[in-house]
This record gives sequence, C-alpha cells and structure tokens, in this order.
Amino acid sequence: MKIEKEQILSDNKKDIGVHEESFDFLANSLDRKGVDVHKVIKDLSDFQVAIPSWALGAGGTRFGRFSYYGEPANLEQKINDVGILHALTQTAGAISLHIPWDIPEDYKAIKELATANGLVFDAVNSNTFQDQKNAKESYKFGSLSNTSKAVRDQAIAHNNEVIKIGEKLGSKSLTVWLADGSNFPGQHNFQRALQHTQDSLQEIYATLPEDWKLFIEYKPYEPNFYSTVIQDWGTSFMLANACGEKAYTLVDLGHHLPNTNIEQIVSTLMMQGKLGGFHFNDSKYGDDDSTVGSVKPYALFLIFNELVYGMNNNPQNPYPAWMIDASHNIKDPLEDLIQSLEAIQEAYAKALLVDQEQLKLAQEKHDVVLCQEILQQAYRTDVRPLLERARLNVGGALHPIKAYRSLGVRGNLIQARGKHSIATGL
Ligand code: AOS
Ligand code: ZN
Ligand code: ZN
Repeated sequence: MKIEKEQILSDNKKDIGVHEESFDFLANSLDRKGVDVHKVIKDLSDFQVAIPSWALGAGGTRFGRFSYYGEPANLEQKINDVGILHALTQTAGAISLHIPWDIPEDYKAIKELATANGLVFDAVNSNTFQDQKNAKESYKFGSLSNTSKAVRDQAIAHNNEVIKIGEKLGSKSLTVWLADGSNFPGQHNFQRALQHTQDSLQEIYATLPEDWKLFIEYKPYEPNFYSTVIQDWGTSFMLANACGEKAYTLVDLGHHLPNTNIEQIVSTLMMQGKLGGFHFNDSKYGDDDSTVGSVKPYALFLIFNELVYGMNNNPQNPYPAWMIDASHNIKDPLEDLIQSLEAIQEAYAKALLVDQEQLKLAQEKHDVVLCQEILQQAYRTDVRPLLERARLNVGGALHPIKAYRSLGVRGNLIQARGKHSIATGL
C-alpha cells in the first residue's frame, strides 16, 4: 500500500478554494505585523519528526491489548506505514528503530525501501528492559546499573551491537533509556547503582563512532516505583557530561512529575549545549504517551517557544533530534500520529510567531502584562492555514486525516495484511 502523489493532488482539489481564502486572510494580517510568512512556511516544511517503529501498532496496558487491525507485522511494513504518514504530512521523514524488535534481515533492501518512501533512519534504540530469547543474563534487577558485572557487560555489548546495526542503516545516534531502578527502599544502594551506570555508559560511549551522538533519556518512575537510576534531567545531564561532548540529554515530555516546568528544563539544557533529543507525547498524569497536544497544548507552545529561542540563540547546542514517542490504545495509530504531527507543527508555527524583540523589550521594562500579551497573541493565532500551505508546497495533503480516510488507507492495510496482524514490539 503506497500513496501516490497524484492521489493526494486530486484529493487536495476539493478544498483548495477554502484554503486559499483562509491563507490569504492570515498571511495579510501577519504581513501587517511584520512576520516573514514565507520564512515561517519554509521552516514548517523543513521540520521533520521521526516516527518510532513501536508506535505503529496498537499498544496496550497490563490489562489487555486491543488490536487495531492491519498492523505492520515486520520492519518492511513499519517502513511502509511511516511512508504513508510522510506522503500525507511531509513531516515524518524519518523512522527510529528499536533493537532487537526491528533487526533488518537484508540491510540493502531495507535501506532501499526507506529511500523509496523518502525516509532516513533516525536514532536507534537499545533494549535492556526485557530479557531476550536465549540471553545468558537477566535484566530483572537492572542492566547498566546491575550489581553483577556479567549483566552489565551483556547490556554494554547489546548497546555496542545496536550501534553497529545503526551504522549499517545510516543512523547517527543511539538513544539509551534504562528501566533500571528499585521497587523498594533499601533494594538499591543509590550511589553504587549510579556509579555502575556511569561506568557502563562510558564504555558504550567509547565505541561511539566519531559522527554519532549518545542520547540519555530520563524518567522519574515506571517500571520501577520507588527509585529510577536516571530519574531526572539533572542526572542525565551529569551522566552526559561524564561521557563527553557527543553525549546529550534527551527530554521525553511524559517523563516528568506533574506540573514540572519542562520549558525551563529545555531552556537550561540548550544554554548548556546539551539538549540532544526530544520525545513528543502528552499526558494527564504521567507517562501516558497520548496524542501530542491533546491535553496541554499551551504547555507545548511554551516548550516550543524555548526551543525556537534556543535554536536561534544557542549555537553551542546542536539541532535537536525530534521524535514522537507514543502508544495508541484505542485510536488508529496512523491517525493518532497524524494528529500528533499536526499538533507539533501547530505549536512550532505559533512559537515562530512570537515577537522576540518586543518580548525582550517588555521583559526589560518589567511590563509583565505585555509579556503575556505577546506570548498569547502568538498562541491565539489560528495557524492552520500556514500548516496547510507548508504541506501543499511540498506535495502533502491539505488535510491529512481527511485524505487518509477518503483514500481508505486502513481498509487497504487490513486487506493486504489481514485483520489480525500484530505489530512486533511494545
Ligand atoms: C520509556 O518510557 C521511554 O519513553 C522510551 O523512550 C521508549 O518508550 C522506549 O524505549 C520504547 O521501548
Ligand atoms: Zn521516550
Ligand atoms: Zn516514556
């Protein structure tokens, strides 16, 4: 199942008139405010977000899992799914693989398939939170932090293997997320667990190719409920510094305790040149991994405001790696991802509209009211016509969800793959 350019073009025709009217209206009013509309549209078209291979099937909880039907059953089908997303949105130009769930059999064929779908391989993800078939050692009590050297060595070797797989695909980064932690007070010696983790990460870092980055993800709780070894950005930042200049912190929006000021964390990390990667999702409680922008769109905008500021003012920080990290329990995963991509683009567009010069002046005058007005002026703008134009310019769909449905994508996938195919992985 592949979506052809002509299909999108002809589907767009239905709505082009309405689009042009709303775009002209918005573009004129932004123009009057001194916004370079063409630059905003170009920035939006250029913005690409990686899709994780594990978000393409219906996720589940420990209470059950309900298939969404026609799920991708292998790596080829996952790449095809991301190709569909990219064809419609022109925003999903990369896929992030999880090893061992996605080990390619034929590297050449997989790379060709990705290229044919307009995709590159983003960060590769290691997995030391599950025991693999025939593994000698178990991760039940941790991996890189384990008290047992044999377990740590196995986990380090796995990460080195993941780097090798990524190299063959053209990836340029490794993301390490550790489930390591303790469930009960007294179970861990915090210092020894952290020391082991640092030593292990340094060993992995030592084998990192010259042009690669290491992303260290943090998370306050789950699957461990008393302590997590890499629990917060400070711990990740410290470990990244202990590894070296190619190591960075990765921020996953869901990995914060309620009401944490994530935009401030983003800002601090960029000032220090250590924000390497980003996992988008949204949540009401914890790591709910729900659709980006579905619960706290204003918070997302504030985060993007800091990201835009950082990208313009912090040359010491590399361009961050963007990825969605989500899990879909009841929605069609592809529709959910389209909604997430749209929310990301919307927050980004609004952040691009913030008048940074006026904001700086208002901050210096301590005009608190005006500061808020400037932010909310941008936030309250309906930027959707800009997103539509950004997609249109590069061959995407005016309205991706609508096009996805009118092209009957899920029905075709079910027909091709069968109703009961199940995605590998989470
Ligand atoms: C886990 O909570 C983290 O968000 C990871 O980034 C990711 O979901 C995991 O590596 C997928 O297996
Ligand atoms: Zn994540
Ligand atoms: Zn997570």
